[in-house]
Parts: sequence; C-alpha cells; structure tokens
Amino acid sequence: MKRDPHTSSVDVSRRCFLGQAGTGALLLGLGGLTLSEHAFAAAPHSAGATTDSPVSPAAQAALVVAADPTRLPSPIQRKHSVHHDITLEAREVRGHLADGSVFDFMTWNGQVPGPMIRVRQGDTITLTVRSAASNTRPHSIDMHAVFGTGGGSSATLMPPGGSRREFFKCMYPGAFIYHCAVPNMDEHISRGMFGMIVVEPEDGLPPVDREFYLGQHELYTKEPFGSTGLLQFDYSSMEHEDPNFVLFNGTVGAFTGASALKAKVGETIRVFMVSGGPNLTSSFHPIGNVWKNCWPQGALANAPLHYVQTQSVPPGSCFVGEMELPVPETIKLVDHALTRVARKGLLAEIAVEGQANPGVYRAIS
Ligand SMILES: [Cu+2]
Repeated sequence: MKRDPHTSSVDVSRRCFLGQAGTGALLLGLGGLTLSEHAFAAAPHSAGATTDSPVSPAAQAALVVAADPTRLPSPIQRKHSVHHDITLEAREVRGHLADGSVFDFMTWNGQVPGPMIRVRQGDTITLTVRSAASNTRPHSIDMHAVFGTGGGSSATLMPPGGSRREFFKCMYPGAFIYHCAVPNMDEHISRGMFGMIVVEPEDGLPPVDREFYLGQHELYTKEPFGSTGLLQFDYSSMEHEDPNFVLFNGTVGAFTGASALKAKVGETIRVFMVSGGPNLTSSFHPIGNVWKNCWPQGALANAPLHYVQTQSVPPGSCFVGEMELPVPETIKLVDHALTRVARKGLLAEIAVEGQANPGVYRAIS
C-alpha cells in the first residue's frame, strides 16, 4: 500500500490473527476467518460452539473479545513526522469470558485491550471516537499521551450513536494507556475499555524478532470464578477491590496450551503490556526468563533497566520489556501475585521452540 509520507492512516501490520495465537478452546473453530483490512477494525467474531463440553446458547452466540497479541502495528522506521487519522469505536458487546461463560464487555473496536496505536514522537493525530448506536451508556476517551483537559475526555464525551473528534500532537515518547473516562470509569475500564498508544522516541526502538501486546485487567462479578452462563457485574466487590477474575485480554487462559504464543530459540522478543486495572497493580514476571531490557511505566525516554525479574505495572500505566530466548521452554507470563494466576484466570504462555542448549540449561535426573 502506498502512503503519502506526510499523511498516514494507521500503520498496523497484518500479522495473522489467530494464526499462532488464539483464545483457548472456544476459538478453535475460527480457522479461515477473514479480518477487515482497516487498521483498527478488529471486529469480534462469533466463536461458535467448538468445545467438547456443553456450551450454553448464550455462550454460543457471544463474540470473541480477546485481542490477538500478535496483531500490533510494525515498529516505526521513518525519521520524519506524519499526521494520522485514527478512529476508535466504543462497542458494548457480549463476549466470551471462559469456557461456558459470557460477560457484557465494554470495548474499543470490539476487542480487549483496544487496538494498539503506534506513532512517532512529533507525529500529530486527528482522533475520531464514535459510539455504536446499539450502546446503552455514554463513553469518552482519556489518552495519557495527550496534553489537554482530561487527556481529551471532556472533548470526547459522547452518547450512544454519537461521535467526537480531537487533534493532538504526540509531544513526548512512551507507552501510554488510553481508557474510557466517564464518571463510572472504574466499571467501564473493568469491562474492557482500555488500550495502549505507543509514541516511539525519534530514534525508534531496538530491533527485535517478535512483539506481543497484552492487557491486564480485573473483572468484578456476582458469580464466583468458574461459574457458567452470563455473569453479572458486581459493584460491591469493585468497591472492595476484590475481583473474582484477573485476566489478560478479557478471557480466562486465552493464550495457553495449544493456543500459546510462539517464538523460536535465538530470537529476541518484546512484550507491550497495558495495565487497565482499574485497581490492581500487576507484578509482571516471565516465569523461566527475565526482562533483559525493560522500561517501567513504559517510559521510553529513559535507558532501560536490565535483567529485571518482576516489574510493577500500576493501573493506568504500561510496561515494555524484552527477553532473549537461549533455550526451548514455555515461558509463563504472570502477575506474581499468584493467587490471580491459580484462582482468577490470569496467564499467557509463550512456547519457545528450537534446539536444546544443554550448556545453558538441562534437566539431569
Ligand atoms: Cu465507557
């Protein structure tokens, strides 16, 4: 596709959606689907009944909201500024939460987290936000990459069916959260209304072989973890900051087992993680590896820290970290507050395939 060098609509690579990742057994029937080529139009898809266990009619009709971690814009190569026209749509959708259970999510473009936006320091953006006519609640957007009242949230408050536009210049580099910012913002973020905008430094980021994009958030439900059917939001447990679910990308165990993310021995990989919260701080750790380079708070203007085991990622912030892969293994990405992994659904895996490297690691007996 040819682009005017000074005007770019969105710069998103077309890495294969669900080609190497998936969202667990509920997605296994999605082979062959075709995505829209619009950069941020990752429409959710009907998952169908593909599990071995019985799935309720509500679950069968629900949509997949988990964003594909491999579907993110390519690194910025250019050395000049451009203008971007970007559109995000607020969509309230019933989506898969776990095998046999569904939840009424609030999303940007039908996915959790919302699409990753990637620009360069000095770029300008005309952001159009619109709200699907089928929505029932007002929405707005606060981008932490914006100088302006409420990060733009006052200017973008819209009713169902409405739309708003704003212009901003990306003055400073870093990885920043965007999120809905209406008065019930804690509920809206918990239901999925958050995403990441990466403003690359003028000199860009170091080259890596693969990149992944994840979003952590917690869900407050009336029903306990493991319940089936349509689960209901619970304001009381949110007030007590005591969620039943802690999730990557809105789905229990979405990228595990046969649906694990893939990488190869000898590669370097980068993980972008946005912590939506709304309340829990993630203690982000790669089990079986270490963050060789990482930028706490997504603060890309600074030199990275090296060989960090576990990095705090507070709600309303982002993390950028890189790993080297000297041995074949399955890396488990977790919040090291491990009850969230063992009992609340948070886990993503990266299956690293390749030749054993016994000089670095081997099991002996
Ligand atoms: Cu909202």
